[in-house]
Amino acid sequence: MNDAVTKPKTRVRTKVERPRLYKVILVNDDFTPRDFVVMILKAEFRMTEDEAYKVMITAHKLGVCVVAVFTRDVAETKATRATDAGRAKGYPLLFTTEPEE
Ligand code: TYC
Repeated sequence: MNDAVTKPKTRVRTKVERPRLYKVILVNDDFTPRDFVVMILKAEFRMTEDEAYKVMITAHKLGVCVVAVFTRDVAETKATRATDAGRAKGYPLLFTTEPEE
């Protein structure tokens, strides 16, 4: 058999795309105590006291603050857990997620 017949005409090229990342966003409210927000940020997002305070005070002043970015599953799980921790104490604390551009 000659080459024209046996050689494949196409090559397999594996293309690996990075998963889309999702922002976890902290939303301000008038009721959740500042210390509680900081405590949740430290516990759920492994932030230092300083990092957590900066994120909390930014949301407090501007209305929202991006906490961190994760893959979709991780972002949604953390946002839900953090929001539920507030609910458990009767606070309206809210974390949402949003895809990065
Ligand atoms: N605004 C709240 C207060 O004054 C504190 C707070 C900050 C609540 C950030 C939520 O995402 C938040 N007690």
